[in-house]
Amino acid sequence: MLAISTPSGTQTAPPGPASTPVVLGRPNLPRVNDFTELIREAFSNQWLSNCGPLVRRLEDQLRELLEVRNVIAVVNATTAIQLLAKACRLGGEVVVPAFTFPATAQALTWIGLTPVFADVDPATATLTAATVEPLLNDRTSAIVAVNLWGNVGPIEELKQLARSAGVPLILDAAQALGVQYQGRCPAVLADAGVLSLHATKIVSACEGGLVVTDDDELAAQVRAMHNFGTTHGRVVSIGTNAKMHEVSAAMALSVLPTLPQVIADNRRKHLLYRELLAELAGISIREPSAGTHSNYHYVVAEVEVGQGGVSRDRLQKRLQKNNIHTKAYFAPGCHVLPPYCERPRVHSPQPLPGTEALAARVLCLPTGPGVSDADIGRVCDAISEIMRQGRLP
Ligand code: T4K
Repeated sequence: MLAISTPSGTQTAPPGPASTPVVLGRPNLPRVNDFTELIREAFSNQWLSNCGPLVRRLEDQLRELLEVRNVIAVVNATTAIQLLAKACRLGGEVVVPAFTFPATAQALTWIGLTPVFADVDPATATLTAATVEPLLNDRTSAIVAVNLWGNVGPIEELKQLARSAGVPLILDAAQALGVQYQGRCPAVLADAGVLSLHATKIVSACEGGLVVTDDDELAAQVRAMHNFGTTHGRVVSIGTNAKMHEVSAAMALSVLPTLPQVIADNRRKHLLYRELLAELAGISIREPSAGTHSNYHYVVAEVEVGQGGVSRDRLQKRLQKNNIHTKAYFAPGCHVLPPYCERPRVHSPQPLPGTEALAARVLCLPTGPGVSDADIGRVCDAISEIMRQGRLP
């Protein structure tokens, strides 16, 4: 068994039995009392939805935390993308990365837009001006860049490109709450951004999403659209119902204060993985993109088949047999998913080597408050054993 000495040198408890699953994506749960206290408040308010006091408090706290003029809490980040697309009056094509969670592209397709997939730089897993530029044409109505794993790519270069093309740059920062780049959350670095408060995210509302923007006019449109197109009780546009409810807001409000501590703990766990796997050929842990203060919400391993003798897929299957649940986030690239794969000339007119390379070798490992240091020791022991066996003749 690998020695489990944490970077801080503290001794950890022995790992649980192999029958106990180690799971990626466990929610960051608040203390039950903190949550129920807020639920009690909702009961006493007798107010459950329609932009209630808890939702407003959540928006206020996030506006301060993110240092942005407008935060609109909605049902999920997928809908947040759609609201922004509608408010920006997008039509025709939108350039998006091929390497992302399918929601980025599906949100757009669902409302009649055509995602066109650009490649990502394997170093950051994000778009670059060089991958986006060849795809811009007179049908392009926006660029939606993704802060994958909380990474930030060449944001200034993308902003300039969007400006010169006369289209908005929207950031799908679903995974980036708690990340800082040049002192700010990546979601607020372009015309508008979205964040996710899904159960698996660093701050959860069970289901939830945020639209963030410094553009007051755009924010007013999104705010109206998320509530049947209503402003001050009057219908001013076509809208939908995308309002967050008070129970979701209570969950997010009770988790939010834990954010700094969870990020620090995630970072420590990231370092522990690096330390425990440092000597092992064929696998490495990716670092966050340069200049980014990451939330370390994802521990991303890269499996090099040539060196370890074990492919990513084989490693994942073998870990699963050891009751260790991982995810090959975000393989495969969206361009090979239906319906996009059926019209490659429309959706993926350019080669996507960065996407293909990442999709073949990344594997996200369990981390977060639901995963102990001892669990990480167990995961690394299992990886070492599987890689060792893979090298046997
Ligand atoms: N854009 C990007 C870049 C995104 O990453 C996402 C979402 C979106 C847009 C859309 O945001 P939302 O509309 O969802 O707000 C999960 C999440 O469902 C999804 O929100 C997230 N990205 C994505 C990265 O992860 P799956 O398909 O991997 O979920 P699932 O059910 O396989 O669960 C993942 C792991 O978490 C499993 O090991 C089980 C564990 N889990 C899950 C839940 C829900 C728990 O232990 N407890 C739980 O309550 O998509």
